[in-house]
Formats: sequence, structure tokens, C-alpha cells
Amino acid sequence: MSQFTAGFAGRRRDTAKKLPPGQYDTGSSWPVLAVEVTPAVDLDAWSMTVDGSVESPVTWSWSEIHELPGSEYAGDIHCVTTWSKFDTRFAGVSVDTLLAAAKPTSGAAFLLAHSSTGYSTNMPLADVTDGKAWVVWEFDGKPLAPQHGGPARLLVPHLYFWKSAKWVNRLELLDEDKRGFWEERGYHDRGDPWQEQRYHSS
Ligand SMILES: Nc1nc2c(c(=O)[nH]1)N[C@H]1C(S)=C(S)[C@@H](COP(=O)(O)O)O[C@H]1N2
Ligand SMILES: [Mo]
Repeated sequence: MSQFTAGFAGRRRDTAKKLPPGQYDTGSSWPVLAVEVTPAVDLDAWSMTVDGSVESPVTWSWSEIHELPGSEYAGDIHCVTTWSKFDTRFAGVSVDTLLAAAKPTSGAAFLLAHSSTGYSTNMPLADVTDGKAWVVWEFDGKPLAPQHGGPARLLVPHLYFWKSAKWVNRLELLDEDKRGFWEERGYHDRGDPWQEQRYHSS
């Protein structure tokens, strides 16, 4: 009996929840935040493009992107409005896979992600490489709901969630940083929740 108690305590320690500074746990709810009306996206017309500072711009259709090797994220997400959600599960494709096809040039250092609606958000390219970012179309094993960015959204879970552009359709690589929708309105160019990078000062 005592060995099971010890094992249970050990497991609890391993999975102890950690909140970035200034955040609260939203529990099982998942707030919807968007500046746009949820668009109706036709899967036959859906496409995903990687262009800008790349050797070969690439566009995938809905069926083509599903032929790429799949990749999943299991972990937490953090919104700048102070909610965090633990233990989310998303599936789609790694941004690494998309970038490998388009071959970033040596000067590429930033990403401006675009949504079909006109929303955009910028981040350093290093924040979407080496297994840190995905284009996802599944949440908890089901198709991603339209209000959460379905058919597909960007997922950059180690940065504040405004970087995770819903209804994403283009990843533009840039040599120089260029601000997106919220960054133009004062939100941080990087947005690391652990460093509380909510707003920029210039
Ligand atoms: N296209 C688009 N993507 C967006 C936003 C938006 O307004 N438009 N809001 C961002 C913000 S501020 C957050 S917190 C998350 C919200 O995602 P959710 O509605 O799935 O929780 O989406 C991000 N991506
Ligand atoms: Mo947000």
C-alpha cells in the first residue's frame, strides 16, 4: 500500500501545474476571442501558403496539407487577457515541415502570419522552428471548431495566444520585423508569457 502512495505522490509532483505570472486557470472552459466575425471557410477553396524570404514559395490545398506527416501538441496555452488553459491537445502539421518545403533564405529572421480575414501577427522565426509551432485542424481529436479558428489555425503555445492566428492561410517570412494587427496596437513583438511580455514600450 505504501508503495502506491509514494508512486501517486511522485506522479502528482511531476504534473504540478504551473501558471505564468499574472495568469489564472480557466479550467474546462475555453474563451473565444476574435476581432472578426467567424468566417465560413470552404474546404475546397482553403489553402495554406508559405512565401516571402524563401527559395520556393509553396501553397497546399486542404487535401495536400493532410498528406504531410502529422504532428501533435499536448500542453498549455496562455492568453494575454490572463486566462491559461492546461492540457490542451491539438493535431495538424509542424511549421518545421512547411518551412522545409519552402526553404527559408539565409536572411529570413521573422514571420508574419496572416489569416484569411485580414488578421496578422508577427514573431521571430526562431519561435516557430524546432518543434515549437503548428498549423492545427484538430482539438481533442475532433475538427477544430470555426470559432476557435477552424478549419485551421496557427498554434504557437509557448507565446501568448494572440500569436496563434485563427483561420491562418499564409506564413510570410521576412528579413525585417513587421508588426501584425495587435502589435501595431501596442502588443509585444515577441509575447513570452513567462516574461510577461504583454505590451511593448515603443
Ligand atoms: N484571426 C484571428 N486570430 C486570432 C485572434 C483574432 O482576433 N483573429 N485573436 C487572438 C487572441 S487575442 C487569442 S487569445 C486567441 C483566441 O483563440 P480562441 O478564441 O480559440 O480562444 O486567438 C488569437 N488569434
Ligand atoms: Mo488573447
